[in-house]
Amino acid sequence: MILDKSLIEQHNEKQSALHQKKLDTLTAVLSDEGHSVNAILDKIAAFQVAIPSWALGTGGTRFGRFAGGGEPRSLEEKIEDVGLLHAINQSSGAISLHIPWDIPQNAKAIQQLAASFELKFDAVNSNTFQDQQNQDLSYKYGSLSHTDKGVRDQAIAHNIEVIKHGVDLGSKALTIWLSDGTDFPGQQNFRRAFQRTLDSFQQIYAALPDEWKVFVEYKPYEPHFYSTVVADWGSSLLFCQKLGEKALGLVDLGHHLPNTNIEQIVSRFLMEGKLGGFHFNDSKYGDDDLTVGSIKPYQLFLIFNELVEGMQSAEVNNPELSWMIDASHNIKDPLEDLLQSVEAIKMAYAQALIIDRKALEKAQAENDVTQAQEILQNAYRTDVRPLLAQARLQAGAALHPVSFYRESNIREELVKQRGAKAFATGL
Ligand code: PSV
Ligand code: MN
Ligand code: MN
Repeated sequence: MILDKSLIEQHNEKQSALHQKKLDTLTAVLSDEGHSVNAILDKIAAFQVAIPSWALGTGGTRFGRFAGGGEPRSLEEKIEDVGLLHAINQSSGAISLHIPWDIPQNAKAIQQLAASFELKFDAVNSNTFQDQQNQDLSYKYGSLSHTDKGVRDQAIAHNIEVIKHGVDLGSKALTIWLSDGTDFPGQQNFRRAFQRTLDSFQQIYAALPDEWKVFVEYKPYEPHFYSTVVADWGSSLLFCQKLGEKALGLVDLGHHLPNTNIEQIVSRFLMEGKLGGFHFNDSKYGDDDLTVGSIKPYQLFLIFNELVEGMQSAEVNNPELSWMIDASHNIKDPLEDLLQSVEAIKMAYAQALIIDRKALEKAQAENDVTQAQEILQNAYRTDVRPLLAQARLQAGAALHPVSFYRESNIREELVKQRGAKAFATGL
């Protein structure tokens, strides 16, 4: 489905008077505080978040799946859906593919289709957590860490294949999330499992083209419940340090045990120049993959505080980051869910941009704990939504993405085109 741009203009026209009122008030306050609103707007507009191909359909659990209808049935339709999101918010200019769920049959045509929606390809993801039909050896007991060299070689070959697909599409990074782990004490020797994995990673690393990166994602449990080979940021960093400069850590917000201080992890990675990117989502209990900002928006803001500080500091030398969502909702319309997630990410970013950094540094130097909290919370409690809306307006996107999506009956149209029983391919 291709969006008629005049619908966005009509929507913006209707909303414009109220928007202008809110923007004027906020602009006056921020200008008084010494901020350049135009500079902030430019940064917000430039901030693009990649959409995962696997989040475009309704997710499920092992207890069932309740698909919503009109879901994309092919890679082409997934790209069209991200194209829709990008047309609505001008902030979702990239898609992240998962192979083999999204094998491009004709890479040139897929690239052209994506370009027609002004989309790029962010990191490509490999999958050695499921057995595929016609696969020789099983990943039941692991893939890159497997005790059997034959299984490891098969998993290495798959990752190299994924890099090739990525090269054909113009992607510049491979994300490896390794589900490998154990379910019972004694099942494996931790040290040897690490060393086998390192050896496999090294072979994949050697196949990376120039200018490519590999992101090493960590996760403490699930699908295995006793140990995971790349369980935490420490393990991810260790692998990355041993591999070389193209290897960087990937932080998925849902991959932490409850109450983990993720913002401090982000700061550590940045300090070492080893942060590759994010899988944004939110979580109450575990890897819930909920809408970004729906449970812990303050945590998200504190993460962005570290990111903005790190990106602005001359003391930090970290490569450019990949901003990706990794969410998958069970009951919401996935496109509405993704519009909300992108908005939440950009809100946290904008709030972090208006932190009074000089005053914060002074409070830190003087151990003025109360003042430090005041400064952070002053930014966090500022309603920055008019800035996001203005950045969208200037970019030709909708002032209110979710309202626009609903008013334009986009889901109804997709159901008409694809059917009420169209299930997304992939997970
Ligand atoms: C694993 O839980 C994960 O976060 C990895 O990023 C996978 O690629 C993705 O989810 C698959 O759903
Ligand atoms: Mn993830
Ligand atoms: Mn996950």
